[in-house]
Amino acid sequence: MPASPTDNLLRDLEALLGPRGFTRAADDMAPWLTDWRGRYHGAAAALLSPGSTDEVATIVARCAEAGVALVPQGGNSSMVGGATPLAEGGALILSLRRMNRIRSLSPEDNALTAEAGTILANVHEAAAEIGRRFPLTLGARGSATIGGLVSTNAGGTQVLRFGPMRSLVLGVEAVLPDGSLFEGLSPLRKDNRGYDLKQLLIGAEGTLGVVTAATLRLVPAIGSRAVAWVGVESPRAALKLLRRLEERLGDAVESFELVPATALALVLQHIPATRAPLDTPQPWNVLVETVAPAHAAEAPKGLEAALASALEEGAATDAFLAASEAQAEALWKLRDSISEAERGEGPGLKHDISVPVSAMPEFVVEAARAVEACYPGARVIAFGHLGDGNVHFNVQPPPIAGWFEARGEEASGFVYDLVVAAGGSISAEHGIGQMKAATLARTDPPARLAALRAIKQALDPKGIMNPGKLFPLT
Ligand code: 2HG
Ligand code: ZN
Repeated sequence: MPASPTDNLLRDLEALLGPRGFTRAADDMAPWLTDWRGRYHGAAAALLSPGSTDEVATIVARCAEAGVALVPQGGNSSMVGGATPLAEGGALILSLRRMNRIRSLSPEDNALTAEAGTILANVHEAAAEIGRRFPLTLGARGSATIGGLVSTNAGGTQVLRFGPMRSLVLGVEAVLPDGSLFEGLSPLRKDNRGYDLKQLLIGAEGTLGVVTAATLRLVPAIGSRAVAWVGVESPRAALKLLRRLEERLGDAVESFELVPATALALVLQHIPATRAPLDTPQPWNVLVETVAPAHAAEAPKGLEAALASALEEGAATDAFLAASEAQAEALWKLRDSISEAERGEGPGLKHDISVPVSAMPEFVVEAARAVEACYPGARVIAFGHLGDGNVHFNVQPPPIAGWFEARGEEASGFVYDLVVAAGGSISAEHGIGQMKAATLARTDPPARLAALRAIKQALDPKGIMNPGKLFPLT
Protein backbone atom coordinates (compact mmCIF):
# COMPACT_ATOMS: atom_id res chain seq x y z
CA MET A 1 0.00 0.00 0.00
CA PRO A 2 1.36 3.46 -0.90
CA ALA A 3 2.18 5.85 1.98
CA SER A 4 0.36 9.06 2.89
CA PRO A 5 2.27 12.22 1.96
CA THR A 6 4.02 13.98 4.83
CA ASP A 7 3.64 17.73 5.40
CA ASN A 8 7.28 18.07 4.34
CA LEU A 9 6.65 16.44 0.95
CA LEU A 10 3.56 18.60 0.36
CA ARG A 11 5.50 21.77 1.26
CA ASP A 12 8.28 20.75 -1.15
CA LEU A 13 5.81 20.17 -3.97
CA GLU A 14 4.06 23.46 -3.25
CA ALA A 15 7.39 25.28 -3.46
CA LEU A 16 8.23 23.51 -6.73
CA LEU A 17 4.90 24.16 -8.45
CA GLY A 18 3.82 27.51 -7.05
CA PRO A 19 0.19 28.62 -6.62
CA ARG A 20 -0.84 27.77 -10.22
CA GLY A 21 0.39 24.24 -9.90
CA PHE A 22 -0.54 23.23 -6.36
CA THR A 23 -3.74 23.31 -4.35
CA ARG A 24 -5.23 21.62 -1.33
CA ALA A 25 -8.38 23.74 -1.30
CA ALA A 26 -11.47 21.55 -1.16
CA ASP A 27 -13.37 23.68 -3.70
CA ASP A 28 -10.56 23.52 -6.28
CA MET A 29 -10.19 19.79 -5.90
CA ALA A 30 -13.88 18.82 -5.77
CA PRO A 31 -14.59 18.59 -9.55
CA TRP A 32 -11.62 16.24 -10.02
CA LEU A 33 -12.52 13.84 -7.22
CA THR A 34 -15.60 12.47 -8.95
CA ASP A 35 -15.75 10.78 -12.32
CA TRP A 36 -17.82 12.04 -15.27
CA ARG A 37 -20.59 9.54 -14.58
CA GLY A 38 -20.76 10.39 -10.89
CA ARG A 39 -20.12 6.76 -9.95
CA TYR A 40 -16.80 7.08 -8.14
CA HIS A 41 -15.97 9.54 -5.40
CA GLY A 42 -12.36 9.69 -4.31
CA ALA A 43 -10.20 11.74 -1.99
CA ALA A 44 -6.73 13.23 -2.45
CA ALA A 45 -4.20 15.06 -0.31
CA ALA A 46 -3.51 17.65 -3.05
CA LEU A 47 -4.03 18.46 -6.71
CA LEU A 48 -0.77 18.94 -8.62
CA SER A 49 -0.85 20.71 -12.01
CA PRO A 50 2.70 20.84 -13.39
CA GLY A 51 3.49 23.10 -16.34
CA SER A 52 6.36 21.09 -17.85
CA THR A 53 7.77 17.60 -18.26
CA ASP A 54 10.65 18.54 -15.94
CA GLU A 55 8.17 19.36 -13.21
CA VAL A 56 6.38 16.04 -13.76
CA ALA A 57 9.71 14.21 -13.49
CA THR A 58 10.55 15.97 -10.21
CA ILE A 59 7.10 15.22 -8.77
CA VAL A 60 7.35 11.53 -9.66
CA ALA A 61 10.90 11.23 -8.32
CA ARG A 62 9.88 12.78 -4.97
CA CYS A 63 6.78 10.61 -4.71
CA ALA A 64 8.76 7.47 -5.63
CA GLU A 65 11.22 8.25 -2.86
CA ALA A 66 8.41 8.73 -0.37
CA GLY A 67 6.27 5.84 -1.71
CA VAL A 68 3.32 8.18 -2.27
CA ALA A 69 0.69 7.36 -4.92
CA LEU A 70 -0.05 9.52 -7.96
CA VAL A 71 -3.25 9.48 -10.03
CA PRO A 72 -2.63 10.97 -13.49
CA GLN A 73 -5.63 12.84 -14.85
CA GLY A 74 -6.53 14.54 -18.14
CA GLY A 75 -10.08 15.53 -19.13
CA ASN A 76 -11.61 13.33 -16.40
CA SER A 77 -13.94 11.67 -18.90
CA SER A 78 -13.01 8.07 -18.00
CA MET A 79 -15.95 5.66 -18.22
CA VAL A 80 -14.39 3.22 -15.75
CA GLY A 81 -13.21 5.41 -12.87
CA GLY A 82 -9.66 5.26 -14.28
CA ALA A 83 -8.73 8.85 -13.36
CA THR A 84 -10.53 9.09 -10.02
CA PRO A 85 -8.42 8.56 -6.89
CA LEU A 86 -9.50 5.88 -4.47
CA ALA A 87 -11.55 6.86 -1.43
CA GLU A 88 -8.79 6.26 1.17
CA GLY A 89 -7.32 9.69 0.34
CA GLY A 90 -3.53 9.31 0.45
CA ALA A 91 -2.90 9.85 -3.25
CA LEU A 92 -2.04 13.04 -5.11
CA ILE A 93 -3.90 13.92 -8.32
CA LEU A 94 -1.45 14.71 -11.09
CA SER A 95 -3.36 16.83 -13.59
CA LEU A 96 -1.76 17.26 -17.01
CA ARG A 97 -4.24 19.93 -18.12
CA ARG A 98 -1.79 22.83 -18.00
CA MET A 99 0.56 21.04 -20.38
CA ASN A 100 -1.41 21.77 -23.52
CA ARG A 101 1.05 22.97 -26.17
CA ILE A 102 1.30 21.60 -29.68
CA ARG A 103 5.08 21.26 -29.78
CA SER A 104 5.52 20.63 -33.50
CA LEU A 105 3.68 19.99 -36.76
CA SER A 106 5.17 18.43 -39.89
CA PRO A 107 3.24 17.99 -43.12
CA GLU A 108 6.21 16.12 -44.58
CA ASP A 109 6.33 13.59 -41.78
CA ASN A 110 2.53 13.61 -41.57
CA ALA A 111 2.97 14.03 -37.84
CA LEU A 112 2.18 16.31 -34.93
CA THR A 113 3.55 16.36 -31.39
CA ALA A 114 1.18 17.46 -28.64
CA GLU A 115 1.55 17.66 -24.88
CA ALA A 116 -0.57 15.37 -22.74
CA GLY A 117 -3.08 18.05 -21.68
CA THR A 118 -3.95 19.08 -25.24
CA ILE A 119 -7.66 18.67 -25.88
CA LEU A 120 -8.52 16.41 -28.83
CA ALA A 121 -10.56 19.11 -30.63
CA ASN A 122 -7.47 21.37 -30.56
CA VAL A 123 -5.38 18.65 -32.17
CA HIS A 124 -8.01 18.38 -34.92
CA GLU A 125 -7.78 22.13 -35.51
CA ALA A 126 -3.99 22.22 -35.53
CA ALA A 127 -3.82 19.40 -38.08
CA ALA A 128 -6.40 21.13 -40.30
CA GLU A 129 -4.23 24.25 -40.37
CA ILE A 130 -1.55 22.32 -42.28
CA GLY A 131 -3.98 20.49 -44.59
CA ARG A 132 -3.95 17.27 -42.57
CA ARG A 133 -6.22 15.55 -40.09
CA PHE A 134 -5.86 13.40 -37.03
CA PRO A 135 -8.31 10.60 -37.78
CA LEU A 136 -9.61 9.70 -34.35
CA THR A 137 -12.69 11.27 -32.87
CA LEU A 138 -15.27 10.65 -30.18
CA GLY A 139 -18.14 12.34 -28.39
CA ALA A 140 -15.90 13.78 -25.65
CA ARG A 141 -13.51 15.45 -28.15
CA GLY A 142 -14.09 18.82 -26.46
CA SER A 143 -12.70 17.61 -23.12
CA ALA A 144 -10.70 14.39 -23.66
CA THR A 145 -6.94 15.00 -23.64
CA ILE A 146 -4.12 13.39 -25.58
CA GLY A 147 -2.57 11.88 -22.44
CA GLY A 148 -5.85 10.20 -21.50
CA LEU A 149 -6.48 9.04 -25.06
CA VAL A 150 -3.00 7.49 -25.23
CA SER A 151 -3.26 5.98 -21.75
CA THR A 152 -6.60 4.32 -22.52
CA ASN A 153 -5.84 3.39 -26.14
CA ALA A 154 -9.03 5.28 -27.01
CA GLY A 155 -11.16 4.22 -29.97
CA GLY A 156 -14.18 6.22 -31.07
CA THR A 157 -16.04 6.40 -34.36
CA GLN A 158 -13.25 6.18 -36.97
CA VAL A 159 -11.53 3.01 -35.75
CA LEU A 160 -13.06 1.11 -38.66
CA ARG A 161 -10.59 2.69 -41.07
CA PHE A 162 -7.70 3.99 -39.00
CA GLY A 163 -7.63 1.84 -35.87
CA PRO A 164 -7.46 3.02 -32.24
CA MET A 165 -4.70 5.13 -30.64
CA ARG A 166 -2.30 2.18 -30.86
CA SER A 167 -2.19 2.58 -34.62
CA LEU A 168 -2.00 6.37 -34.54
CA VAL A 169 0.69 7.05 -31.94
CA LEU A 170 4.19 7.21 -33.42
CA GLY A 171 6.06 8.26 -30.31
CA VAL A 172 5.53 8.83 -26.60
CA GLU A 173 7.32 10.90 -23.97
CA ALA A 174 6.67 9.63 -20.46
CA VAL A 175 7.96 9.89 -16.95
CA LEU A 176 8.50 6.38 -15.61
CA PRO A 177 7.61 5.43 -12.02
CA ASP A 178 11.14 6.11 -10.70
CA GLY A 179 11.08 9.66 -12.12
CA SER A 180 13.29 8.88 -15.13
CA LEU A 181 12.32 10.27 -18.52
CA PHE A 182 11.51 8.04 -21.48
CA GLU A 183 12.22 10.31 -24.44
CA GLY A 184 10.32 8.40 -27.08
CA LEU A 185 8.90 11.24 -29.18
CA SER A 186 9.57 10.40 -32.81
CA PRO A 187 7.89 10.41 -36.19
CA LEU A 188 9.58 7.09 -37.13
CA ARG A 189 7.32 4.64 -38.91
CA LYS A 190 9.68 1.76 -38.45
CA ASP A 191 11.70 1.01 -35.33
CA ASN A 192 12.49 -2.55 -34.42
CA ARG A 193 14.65 -2.24 -31.33
CA GLY A 194 13.08 -5.01 -29.29
CA TYR A 195 10.22 -4.41 -26.85
CA ASP A 196 8.05 -1.46 -27.79
CA LEU A 197 7.91 0.66 -24.64
CA LYS A 198 5.57 3.10 -26.36
CA GLN A 199 3.00 0.35 -26.95
CA LEU A 200 3.37 -0.72 -23.33
CA LEU A 201 2.47 2.78 -22.16
CA ILE A 202 -0.47 3.03 -24.59
CA GLY A 203 -3.45 1.55 -22.79
CA ALA A 204 -1.55 1.21 -19.48
CA GLU A 205 -4.06 3.56 -17.82
CA GLY A 206 -1.34 5.46 -16.01
CA THR A 207 -0.15 2.37 -14.14
CA LEU A 208 3.34 2.30 -15.70
CA GLY A 209 4.19 6.00 -15.77
CA VAL A 210 2.88 9.41 -16.77
CA VAL A 211 2.51 10.17 -20.49
CA THR A 212 3.58 13.80 -20.95
CA ALA A 213 3.47 14.15 -24.77
CA ALA A 214 2.86 12.11 -27.92
CA THR A 215 3.74 12.23 -31.60
CA LEU A 216 0.60 11.45 -33.61
CA ARG A 217 0.17 10.19 -37.14
CA LEU A 218 -1.71 12.51 -39.50
CA VAL A 219 -3.45 11.72 -42.79
CA PRO A 220 -4.48 14.01 -45.66
CA ALA A 221 -7.43 16.32 -45.02
CA ILE A 222 -10.64 15.24 -46.68
CA GLY A 223 -12.26 17.04 -49.60
CA SER A 224 -15.86 16.14 -48.81
CA ARG A 225 -17.86 13.75 -46.70
CA ALA A 226 -21.29 12.15 -46.94
CA VAL A 227 -23.31 11.22 -43.88
CA ALA A 228 -26.46 9.12 -43.92
CA TRP A 229 -28.91 7.66 -41.41
CA VAL A 230 -30.11 4.27 -42.58
CA GLY A 231 -32.86 2.00 -41.26
CA VAL A 232 -32.23 -1.76 -41.17
CA GLU A 233 -34.18 -4.75 -39.91
CA SER A 234 -31.59 -6.25 -37.60
CA PRO A 235 -27.93 -6.14 -36.55
CA ARG A 236 -27.29 -8.96 -39.05
CA ALA A 237 -28.76 -6.78 -41.85
CA ALA A 238 -26.59 -3.90 -40.63
CA LEU A 239 -23.39 -5.97 -40.92
CA LYS A 240 -24.41 -7.14 -44.41
CA LEU A 241 -24.97 -3.52 -45.40
CA LEU A 242 -21.51 -2.55 -44.12
CA ARG A 243 -19.81 -5.24 -46.20
CA ARG A 244 -21.81 -4.21 -49.30
CA LEU A 245 -20.83 -0.56 -48.86
CA GLU A 246 -17.18 -1.55 -48.44
CA GLU A 247 -17.33 -3.66 -51.61
CA ARG A 248 -18.61 -0.67 -53.54
CA LEU A 249 -16.81 2.20 -51.83
CA GLY A 250 -13.68 0.61 -50.37
CA ASP A 251 -12.06 2.35 -47.44
CA ALA A 252 -14.01 5.54 -48.13
CA VAL A 253 -16.33 4.07 -45.46
CA GLU A 254 -14.98 5.66 -42.29
CA SER A 255 -17.77 5.25 -39.80
CA PHE A 256 -20.54 2.73 -39.37
CA GLU A 257 -22.38 3.08 -36.08
CA LEU A 258 -25.28 0.93 -34.92
CA VAL A 259 -28.15 2.70 -33.14
CA PRO A 260 -31.18 0.75 -31.88
CA ALA A 261 -34.61 2.38 -31.75
CA THR A 262 -34.33 2.46 -27.93
CA ALA A 263 -31.14 4.56 -28.00
CA LEU A 264 -32.55 7.01 -30.55
CA ALA A 265 -35.71 7.38 -28.44
CA LEU A 266 -33.60 8.25 -25.35
CA VAL A 267 -31.68 10.89 -27.30
CA LEU A 268 -34.88 12.47 -28.62
CA GLN A 269 -36.29 12.49 -25.09
CA HIS A 270 -33.27 13.90 -23.22
CA ILE A 271 -31.26 16.00 -25.66
CA PRO A 272 -32.73 19.35 -26.67
CA ALA A 273 -32.97 20.35 -30.35
CA THR A 274 -32.83 16.81 -31.73
CA ARG A 275 -35.31 15.20 -34.11
CA ALA A 276 -35.79 11.82 -35.76
CA PRO A 277 -34.15 11.68 -39.20
CA LEU A 278 -36.61 9.13 -40.65
CA ASP A 279 -40.41 9.48 -40.73
CA THR A 280 -41.04 5.93 -39.57
CA PRO A 281 -39.13 4.63 -36.54
CA GLN A 282 -36.85 1.72 -37.50
CA PRO A 283 -35.96 -1.14 -35.13
CA TRP A 284 -32.28 -0.57 -35.91
CA ASN A 285 -30.40 2.28 -37.56
CA VAL A 286 -26.89 2.90 -38.74
CA LEU A 287 -25.03 6.14 -39.11
CA VAL A 288 -22.70 5.89 -42.10
CA GLU A 289 -19.98 8.32 -43.09
CA THR A 290 -17.93 8.13 -46.27
CA VAL A 291 -15.22 10.55 -47.29
CA ALA A 292 -13.48 11.61 -50.47
CA PRO A 293 -9.97 13.05 -50.63
CA ALA A 294 -9.47 16.60 -51.90
CA HIS A 295 -9.69 16.75 -55.72
CA ALA A 296 -11.54 13.42 -55.92
CA ALA A 297 -15.13 12.88 -57.03
CA GLU A 298 -17.54 13.97 -54.33
CA ALA A 299 -18.26 11.55 -51.49
CA PRO A 300 -22.06 12.06 -51.46
CA LYS A 301 -22.49 10.68 -54.99
CA GLY A 302 -20.87 7.34 -54.17
CA LEU A 303 -22.83 6.85 -50.96
CA GLU A 304 -26.12 7.96 -52.54
CA ALA A 305 -25.81 5.42 -55.36
CA ALA A 306 -24.74 2.63 -52.99
CA LEU A 307 -27.67 3.32 -50.64
CA ALA A 308 -30.14 3.53 -53.54
CA SER A 309 -29.21 0.05 -54.66
CA ALA A 310 -29.27 -1.26 -51.07
CA LEU A 311 -32.81 0.09 -50.67
CA GLU A 312 -33.89 -1.39 -53.99
CA GLU A 313 -32.60 -4.81 -53.03
CA GLY A 314 -34.10 -4.70 -49.54
CA ALA A 315 -30.71 -4.54 -47.77
CA ALA A 316 -31.87 -1.34 -46.05
CA THR A 317 -35.42 -0.27 -45.21
CA ASP A 318 -35.12 3.54 -45.30
CA ALA A 319 -32.39 6.16 -45.57
CA PHE A 320 -31.76 9.85 -45.14
CA LEU A 321 -28.68 11.39 -46.75
CA ALA A 322 -27.58 14.68 -45.21
CA ALA A 323 -27.82 17.46 -47.78
CA SER A 324 -25.58 19.90 -45.91
CA GLU A 325 -22.85 20.00 -43.27
CA ALA A 326 -25.45 21.22 -40.78
CA GLN A 327 -27.58 18.14 -41.42
CA ALA A 328 -24.49 15.91 -41.20
CA GLU A 329 -23.64 17.44 -37.83
CA ALA A 330 -27.24 16.95 -36.65
CA LEU A 331 -27.03 13.23 -37.48
CA TRP A 332 -23.72 12.91 -35.64
CA LYS A 333 -25.21 14.73 -32.67
CA LEU A 334 -27.84 11.99 -32.39
CA ARG A 335 -25.10 9.36 -32.26
CA ASP A 336 -22.70 11.25 -30.02
CA SER A 337 -25.39 12.10 -27.46
CA ILE A 338 -26.37 8.53 -26.59
CA SER A 339 -24.12 8.43 -23.53
CA GLU A 340 -25.46 11.69 -22.19
CA ALA A 341 -29.06 10.64 -22.91
CA GLU A 342 -28.48 7.40 -21.00
CA ARG A 343 -27.10 9.38 -18.09
CA GLY A 344 -30.36 11.32 -18.07
CA GLU A 345 -32.17 8.03 -17.30
CA GLY A 346 -30.21 7.51 -14.08
CA PRO A 347 -27.49 4.98 -13.24
CA GLY A 348 -27.06 2.17 -15.75
CA LEU A 349 -24.67 -0.74 -16.18
CA LYS A 350 -22.07 -0.16 -18.88
CA HIS A 351 -20.26 -2.93 -20.73
CA ASP A 352 -17.99 -1.82 -23.59
CA ILE A 353 -17.42 -5.25 -25.00
CA SER A 354 -16.11 -6.84 -28.18
CA VAL A 355 -16.63 -10.18 -29.87
CA PRO A 356 -15.57 -11.22 -33.37
CA VAL A 357 -17.37 -8.99 -35.87
CA SER A 358 -19.09 -11.98 -37.49
CA ALA A 359 -20.51 -13.06 -34.11
CA MET A 360 -21.71 -9.62 -33.01
CA PRO A 361 -25.17 -9.55 -34.68
CA GLU A 362 -26.18 -12.77 -32.97
CA PHE A 363 -24.54 -11.79 -29.69
CA VAL A 364 -26.44 -8.50 -29.52
CA VAL A 365 -29.79 -10.23 -29.95
CA GLU A 366 -29.17 -13.41 -27.95
CA ALA A 367 -27.32 -11.85 -25.02
CA ALA A 368 -30.00 -9.16 -24.71
CA ARG A 369 -32.64 -11.87 -24.61
CA ALA A 370 -30.71 -13.77 -21.92
CA VAL A 371 -30.16 -10.69 -19.74
CA GLU A 372 -33.76 -9.55 -20.01
CA ALA A 373 -35.02 -13.06 -19.17
CA CYS A 374 -32.74 -13.40 -16.15
CA TYR A 375 -33.41 -9.87 -14.83
CA PRO A 376 -37.06 -9.09 -15.60
CA GLY A 377 -37.65 -5.40 -16.23
CA ALA A 378 -34.02 -4.71 -17.20
CA ARG A 379 -33.54 -3.21 -20.66
CA VAL A 380 -30.50 -3.74 -22.88
CA ILE A 381 -29.39 -0.87 -25.09
CA ALA A 382 -26.57 -2.08 -27.36
CA PHE A 383 -25.12 0.51 -29.69
CA GLY A 384 -21.95 1.69 -31.35
CA HIS A 385 -19.06 0.41 -33.35
CA LEU A 386 -20.50 -2.67 -35.06
CA GLY A 387 -17.81 -2.72 -37.75
CA ASP A 388 -15.14 -3.01 -35.04
CA GLY A 389 -17.01 -5.85 -33.32
CA ASN A 390 -17.53 -3.49 -30.36
CA VAL A 391 -20.85 -2.41 -28.97
CA HIS A 392 -21.74 -0.68 -25.74
CA PHE A 393 -23.91 -3.40 -24.28
CA ASN A 394 -25.53 -1.21 -21.66
CA VAL A 395 -28.23 -2.36 -19.28
CA GLN A 396 -30.84 -0.11 -17.75
CA PRO A 397 -31.93 -1.51 -14.38
CA PRO A 398 -35.54 -2.51 -13.76
CA PRO A 399 -37.54 0.23 -12.02
CA ILE A 400 -37.07 -1.36 -8.59
CA ALA A 401 -35.66 0.76 -5.76
CA GLY A 402 -32.19 -0.38 -4.72
CA TRP A 403 -31.81 -2.87 -7.62
CA PHE A 404 -28.72 -1.18 -9.09
CA GLU A 405 -26.83 -1.37 -5.78
CA ALA A 406 -28.07 -4.84 -4.84
CA ARG A 407 -27.92 -6.71 -8.16
CA GLY A 408 -25.93 -4.53 -10.58
CA GLU A 409 -22.59 -6.22 -10.06
CA GLU A 410 -24.06 -9.68 -10.44
CA ALA A 411 -25.85 -8.64 -13.66
CA SER A 412 -22.60 -7.23 -15.06
CA GLY A 413 -20.87 -10.51 -14.20
CA PHE A 414 -23.61 -12.32 -16.13
CA VAL A 415 -22.92 -10.13 -19.20
CA TYR A 416 -19.14 -10.58 -18.96
CA ASP A 417 -19.49 -14.36 -18.73
CA LEU A 418 -21.49 -14.33 -21.97
CA VAL A 419 -18.78 -12.17 -23.58
CA VAL A 420 -15.94 -14.44 -22.49
CA ALA A 421 -17.89 -17.51 -23.69
CA ALA A 422 -18.23 -15.80 -27.09
CA GLY A 423 -14.44 -15.33 -27.31
CA GLY A 424 -14.71 -11.61 -26.63
CA SER A 425 -13.13 -8.94 -24.45
CA ILE A 426 -14.60 -7.30 -21.35
CA SER A 427 -13.12 -4.00 -22.49
CA ALA A 428 -13.05 -3.02 -26.14
CA GLU A 429 -12.31 0.66 -25.64
CA HIS A 430 -12.95 2.21 -22.22
CA GLY A 431 -10.27 0.27 -20.36
CA ILE A 432 -10.37 -1.48 -16.99
CA GLY A 433 -9.98 1.39 -14.48
CA GLN A 434 -11.36 0.61 -11.04
CA MET A 435 -14.69 -0.53 -12.45
CA LYS A 436 -13.47 -3.76 -14.01
CA ALA A 437 -10.29 -4.53 -12.06
CA ALA A 438 -11.90 -7.40 -10.14
CA THR A 439 -13.62 -8.72 -13.27
CA LEU A 440 -10.31 -8.76 -15.15
CA ALA A 441 -8.70 -10.69 -12.29
CA ARG A 442 -11.60 -13.17 -12.38
CA THR A 443 -11.91 -13.68 -16.13
CA ASP A 444 -8.43 -13.29 -17.65
CA PRO A 445 -6.34 -16.40 -18.36
CA PRO A 446 -3.75 -16.95 -15.58
CA ALA A 447 -0.72 -16.78 -17.90
CA ARG A 448 -1.79 -13.40 -19.26
CA LEU A 449 -2.56 -12.02 -15.80
CA ALA A 450 0.81 -13.19 -14.47
CA ALA A 451 2.65 -11.49 -17.34
CA LEU A 452 0.74 -8.23 -16.81
CA ARG A 453 1.55 -8.31 -13.08
CA ALA A 454 5.22 -9.03 -13.79
CA ILE A 455 5.44 -5.97 -16.05
CA LYS A 456 3.78 -3.78 -13.42
CA GLN A 457 6.08 -5.11 -10.70
CA ALA A 458 9.20 -4.54 -12.82
CA LEU A 459 8.41 -0.94 -13.75
CA ASP A 460 6.54 0.20 -10.65
CA PRO A 461 7.80 -1.95 -7.74
CA LYS A 462 6.44 0.47 -5.13
CA GLY A 463 2.98 0.48 -6.71
CA ILE A 464 2.72 4.28 -6.73
CA MET A 465 1.28 4.74 -10.23
CA ASN A 466 -2.52 4.88 -10.24
CA PRO A 467 -3.07 2.17 -7.62
CA GLY A 468 -6.29 0.17 -7.70
CA LYS A 469 -6.64 0.63 -11.47
CA LEU A 470 -6.22 -2.32 -13.82
CA PHE A 471 -5.23 -4.52 -10.86
CA PRO A 472 -7.36 -4.65 -7.70
CA LEU A 473 -5.61 -3.56 -4.51
CA THR A 474 -4.67 -6.65 -2.57
C1 2HG B 1 -19.49 5.94 -27.29
O1 2HG B 1 -19.18 5.13 -28.17
C2 2HG B 1 -18.67 6.01 -26.05
O2 2HG B 1 -20.44 6.73 -27.41
C3 2HG B 1 -19.52 5.92 -24.78
O3 2HG B 1 -17.68 5.04 -26.06
C4 2HG B 1 -20.32 4.69 -24.66
O4 2HG B 1 -21.60 5.59 -22.84
C5 2HG B 1 -21.20 4.57 -23.41
O5 2HG B 1 -21.51 3.45 -23.00
ZN1 ZN C 1 -17.58 3.87 -27.91
